[in-house]
Amino acid sequence: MASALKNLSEYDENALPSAETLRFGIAVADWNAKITHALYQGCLDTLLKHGAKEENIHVIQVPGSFELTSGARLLAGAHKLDAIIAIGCVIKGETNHNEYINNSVAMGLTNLSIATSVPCIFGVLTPNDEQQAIDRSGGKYGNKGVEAGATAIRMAALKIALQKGDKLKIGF
Ligand code: DLZ
Repeated sequence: MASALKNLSEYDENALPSAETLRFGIAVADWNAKITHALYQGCLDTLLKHGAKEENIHVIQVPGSFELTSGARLLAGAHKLDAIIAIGCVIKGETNHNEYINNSVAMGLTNLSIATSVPCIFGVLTPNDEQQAIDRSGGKYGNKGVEAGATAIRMAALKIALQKGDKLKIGF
């Protein structure tokens, strides 16, 4: 199982660019609020830890994960942003609602990234039950919000570097 091998809060801190001049939007879903708030906190802490300025982080709340794409689009229209992070938690239930929501958000964010050239980060947990969500929002498998924040910094810095025409170093 992937998450048994990798802690979602682990990344190479020294390899991450500074977020000091980068601008972020965060859309957070209210459904499963205890979980999404913990994801949001992990994401925010990561952005701030790497130098992002509070005034450059724009946060909105939306009702549920299905609304994350609209929220992200509204953020992109309202602010000049280098990356947008969508945070939600869709717990599998008795019906297939989770698949519709998850697929819609994944496709929506992908399309939005392409249409706006602003990288959109999928900070959505898709657990089978609440325990899996707890384990991944600051529990034994770390915090997906941290992963989303670190990913946003990388993608935002990449966007700026390519806009400036910087020569990029490749190293694995
Ligand atoms: C309706 C619904 C259900 C059943 N479950 C979740 C969930 O686990 N996580 C989540 O973020 N949202 C859920 N929603 C709400 C939908 O995302 C959406 O807000 C409503 O269908 C209204 O469009």
